[in-house]
Amino acid sequence: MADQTAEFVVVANRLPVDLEKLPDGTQRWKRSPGGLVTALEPMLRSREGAWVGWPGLADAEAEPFVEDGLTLHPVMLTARDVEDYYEGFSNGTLWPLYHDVVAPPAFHRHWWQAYVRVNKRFAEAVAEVAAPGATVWIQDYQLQLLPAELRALRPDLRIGFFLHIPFPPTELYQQLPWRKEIVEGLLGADLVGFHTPGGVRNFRWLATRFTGAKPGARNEVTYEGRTVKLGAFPISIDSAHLDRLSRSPEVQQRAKEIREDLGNPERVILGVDRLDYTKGIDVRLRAFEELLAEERAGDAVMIQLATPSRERVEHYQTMRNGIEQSVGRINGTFARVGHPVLHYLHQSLPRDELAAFFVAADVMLVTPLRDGMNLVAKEYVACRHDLGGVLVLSEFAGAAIELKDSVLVNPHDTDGVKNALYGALTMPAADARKRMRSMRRQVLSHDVDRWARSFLDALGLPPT
Ligand code: GDG
Repeated sequence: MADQTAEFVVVANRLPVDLEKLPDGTQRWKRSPGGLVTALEPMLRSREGAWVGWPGLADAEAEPFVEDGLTLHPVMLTARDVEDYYEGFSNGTLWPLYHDVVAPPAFHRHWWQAYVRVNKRFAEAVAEVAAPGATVWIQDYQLQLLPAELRALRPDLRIGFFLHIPFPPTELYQQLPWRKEIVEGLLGADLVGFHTPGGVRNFRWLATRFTGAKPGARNEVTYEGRTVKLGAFPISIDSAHLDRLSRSPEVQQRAKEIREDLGNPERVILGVDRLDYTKGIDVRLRAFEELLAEERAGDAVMIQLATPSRERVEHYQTMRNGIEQSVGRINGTFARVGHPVLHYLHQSLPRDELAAFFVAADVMLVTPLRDGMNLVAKEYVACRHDLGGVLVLSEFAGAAIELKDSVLVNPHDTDGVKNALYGALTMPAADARKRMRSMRRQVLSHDVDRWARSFLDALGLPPT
């Protein structure tokens, strides 16, 4: 049982550990490593910090506990909360709305009510855990009301908020029936962070249009007598770790094996995504299919790794069916016995296996219709110390701002993507090396520690 309060608290929809129910009815904790945890863990442990979040199991009960200096504080959700707050308002309303309505968002009042209810529950949990004057860093779109709810309970706290997905154009955002409430929720923070300057601009305009906020100095607004800072903080990856991992003899050997298993084709094309309709998996399958039909793909084989995601949300089921149909059609038309042209895995792979796929791929296709950042693009670059490989990247991913030496494409333009893929498959090695060298300079010098540090500096949290 955790009875101490913490000076530094991270709040996210999910805890970095999962609660699992065993067949005999007992429960156990299982670690669920993710990029954010890895980045924040050292900071949290050295400050004896706390992480507040949902442990992933509905209708369960669990007590806070301390593990190696870090307090894990569960917020519990009922099955109804999961349906309405998480699958409903977060992933059926906000996710499509914030990704340029690439799927139509649904607006339901009972989803909204659940979102308000759960955000209030999180506020109560954080208020309990945070020490007087503590710093609280709230993560992402599921918790946009939390800054204001928390400030109402605990005006002594220093509150930061970071949005991991895009903040949409103002015209689209205005569709939201609860647009004012959400902007007010975010304005409860001392610092609101986005991936890109575009997000900052959109939010600043909406804050002054829908609330009493007044534009202050550059990247600031004043609201209810306080200054709210706004900023762009492009997230990154643990670049040095991936670089090391990709150089290891095991990963290098595994990459060779993958190419052999594919029949040693001249070119390997790779896509790696959470199976999500924003990621443009259909876009790249269409481009590859047309290239095959035009006999311009040469001896290329494509692999699409799609991690299962949000399988209970309707749009995701429809999209998965569509993709699996395309995979069948493409192989049905172009494969030979024992030689598929497209390999599709709907599985989650271990990290080192993923690194081996990055090392094995000549062309990495990252074609989201809209993406806050896209870490996969940066991970591919971090794994290519050999300066091999070409990254084809959507202009609509936040990563496009930093990875200017990728082959940039408009994912809505099928001919454009197809020609970019052809260009990538046939790019002279010297050109590819030059581009990769420049992208690696960016990714290796701007890692996730630097991201976290720059956000916390702007929030005014001194280093330990
Ligand atoms: C959101 C925003 C923003 C994927 N398959 C496997 C696996 N992955 C890992 C990747 C990467 C992560 O999952 C996906 O991150 P992305 O950034 O690409 O996309 P989202 O999940 O949509 O993330 C996004 C991000 O938040 C951070 O702010 O960049 O824009 O949408 O790290 O490698 N990892 C393993 N096995 C897999 O099969 N181990």
